[in-house]
Amino acid sequence: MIDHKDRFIGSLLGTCIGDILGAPVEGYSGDEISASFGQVDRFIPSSRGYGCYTDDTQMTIALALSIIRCGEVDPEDCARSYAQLYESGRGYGWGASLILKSLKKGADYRQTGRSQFRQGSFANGGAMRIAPVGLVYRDKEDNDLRRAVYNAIMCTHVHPEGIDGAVLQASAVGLMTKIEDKHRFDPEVFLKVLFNVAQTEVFKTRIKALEEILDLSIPDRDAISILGNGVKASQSVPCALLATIRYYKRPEDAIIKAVGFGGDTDTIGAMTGAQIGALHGSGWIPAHWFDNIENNKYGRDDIINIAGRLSDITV
Ligand code: F2R
Ligand code: MG
Ligand code: MG
Repeated sequence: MIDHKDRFIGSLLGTCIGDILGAPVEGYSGDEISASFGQVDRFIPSSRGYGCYTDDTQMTIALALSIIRCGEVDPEDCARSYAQLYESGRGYGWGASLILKSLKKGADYRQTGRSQFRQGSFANGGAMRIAPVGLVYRDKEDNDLRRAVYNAIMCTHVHPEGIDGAVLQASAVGLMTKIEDKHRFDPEVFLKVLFNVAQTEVFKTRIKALEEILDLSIPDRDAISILGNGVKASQSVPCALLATIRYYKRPEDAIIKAVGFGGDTDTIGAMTGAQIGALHGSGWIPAHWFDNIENNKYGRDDIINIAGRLSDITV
């Protein structure tokens, strides 16, 4: 049986590893990745350095720190935490970057979610960072989880699709923490629960598509052409779910496959890593990944420590 604390560690390290693996090929198609690298099964040096993570992990850490500080999700503190950790070189989305800079200067976190896009951002910046909420609120009713997710992302993401994507990712992570025997994870049941959690038509349609894809066993590249793999939450969250339902038995492979889908690779990798780590804990992580994760302030050892403190919280 996987220990409760180790699932938190696995989920946050899984986020970080998926992010690091995917970042150098973000924006490549699956075919371009195959042609250039075969499989991305090792860290590739990038302009940020070797083993360095991006906004996906930085915002996940900021959210986890805020929950530890407040004992729950507090929207104002979350916004402050994202702004405090923000570093421009971490590959942030254009809108998110402007919002975080404005928050740093004192903008009202209740207004910033609509400051760049009138309906809010439909991208995956809420979903990519939401694992800590899924872990801590795993036993809560759907409405309570949804409220916590909204509070955690409202300063940057208020579009219904951006929110639904984050709720589904948090639910997926939370559900994984409750699978006592990893060999008994049932992808069909998992998708059914998520279908009922989804509130937008686009996500309901994509989850139905995932159910059909699972039945038909069609190749990954055909599945990706149905789902899409871009920055929209409605594309990238279903892709992460696809990697999980197809490859959950082999955690290392699940993340490699997720990155190989192409498109928003760091984010699809990070979200798959968060789900897979919540199921398998951290024992599966190969040394050549673990040893090479950046390890200065808020690097690998701090992430493990933060995950441990997060696992002590009861909401
Ligand atoms: N930004 C990136 N990658 C760009 C390249 C980085 C470079 N290679 C590097 O390594 O430095 N990745 C990160 O951003 C995504 C998460 O984005 P987030 O936080 O949701 O940001 P934002 O700005 O809200 O949305 C991103 C873009 O989506 C489009 N968009 C969103 N909502 C829209 C709307 N309502 N109408 C029109 N367009 C909308 C815009 O183009 C935004 O710029 C992750 O991939 C993360 O890794
Ligand atoms: Mg990123
Ligand atoms: Mg990305």
